Amino acid sequence: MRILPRNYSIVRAVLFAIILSFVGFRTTPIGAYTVVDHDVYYHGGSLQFQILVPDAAYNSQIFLLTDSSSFFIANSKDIGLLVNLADPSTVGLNPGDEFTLGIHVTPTGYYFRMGEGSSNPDGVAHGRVNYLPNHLTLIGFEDVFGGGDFDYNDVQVQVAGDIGVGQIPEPSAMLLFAMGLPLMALLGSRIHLSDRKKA
Ligand SMILES: [Ca+2]
Repeated sequence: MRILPRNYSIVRAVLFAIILSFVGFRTTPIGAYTVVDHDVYYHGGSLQFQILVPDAAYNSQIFLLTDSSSFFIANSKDIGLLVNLADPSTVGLNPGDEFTLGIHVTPTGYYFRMGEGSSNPDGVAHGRVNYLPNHLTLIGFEDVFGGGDFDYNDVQVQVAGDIGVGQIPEPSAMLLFAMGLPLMALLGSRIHLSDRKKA
């Protein structure tokens, strides 16, 4: 069966979209966007945390939670404080692991964590993740049981480093990406050839 040049364009566009989705899934997105109730993953490299101004009466302790430890980062009212974690594997965070910040709301004793609400005592998502350009992420929390007013600014932490909604891609995804580029080039050249034949 002969595929018309017009169909090559469609195939190429679909391939391009698939490849873009894999690339986008792998890295921190180019454009800013926000997620709530969604797991986040660490991709590797150093991490730097900065405490931003909270809008809350309560003070909370902020932790990086891993399989092996609860690494204390800072208090939510240590405004402006910078904490650098040059090698997160020293606290048990390895590439591909879920990236989880948790808060201990000191006055009430509650513990909440970012990610899916099911991991919190009230079943509510307490963390909001704002992806900004250049590997910057703003993470905000609600600090009251049940979620409060859901403006997610009771605790605010800016993270500089490679974290994202996608896990490190499976080898099959990378293979598809590697195969996609020459395929696109081939399709592109065939379209030009058939256009020239028509002319
Ligand atoms: Ca709030």
